[in-house]
Amino acid sequence: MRDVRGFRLLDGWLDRPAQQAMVDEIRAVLRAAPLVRPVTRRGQPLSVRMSSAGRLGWVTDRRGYRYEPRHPSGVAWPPIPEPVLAVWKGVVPEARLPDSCLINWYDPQARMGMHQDRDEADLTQPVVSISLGDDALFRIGNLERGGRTESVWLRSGDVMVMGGEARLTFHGIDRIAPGTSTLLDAPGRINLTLRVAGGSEG
Ligand code: MD3
Ligand code: FE
Repeated sequence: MRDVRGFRLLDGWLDRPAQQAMVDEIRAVLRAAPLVRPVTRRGQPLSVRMSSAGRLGWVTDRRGYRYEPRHPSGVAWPPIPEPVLAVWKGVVPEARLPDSCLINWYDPQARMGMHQDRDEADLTQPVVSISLGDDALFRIGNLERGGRTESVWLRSGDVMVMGGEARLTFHGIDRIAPGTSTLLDAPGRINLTLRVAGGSEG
């Protein structure tokens, strides 16, 4: 366990068989709710492709950022796979159960610019992220944009917990290191981000 600016990095939390089982579960989710390349409000495509599982999925399009109960195709998001929920229960047993699992798919050239996650109803609840596939260079900033940053490599099987003050820090993915993992059948990375997105009304 490493602590980087309030982020709890649980290195190698998932062993290889657990990672493989999780990828199979995610592929099943993606058959029902295929990856989409979202666009920003200005119509700029993100380099990351996304889908979700759970009661709510995070979407962005010309209407802006929000949580929605349905995939853009109109189908409900599939349930969060049990092994993914088990990670949450193992690392943040005191938290409410997550109602959203964002699936971020990084092709080798994909990245994610520095941003804050604040579209959730209860910002006191933690966020848990699971990395699968190629290594990614994760950058951690501050509670406001700018300032000194710190970077850490996220590897397949790593789990990260963002709670307390880390919950609102700026962060992003600078780059993927293609070919550093043999988990997926093509170079790239999957990140699963578990969140309590909705209010306590459930
Ligand atoms: C810190 N995803 O989906 S995971 C995101 O690897 C996102 O795909 C990155 O940032 C990825 O929003 C980073 C680590 C992460 C996820 C959520 C956070 C860090 C976070 C929420 C609040 C603070
Ligand atoms: Fe984020």
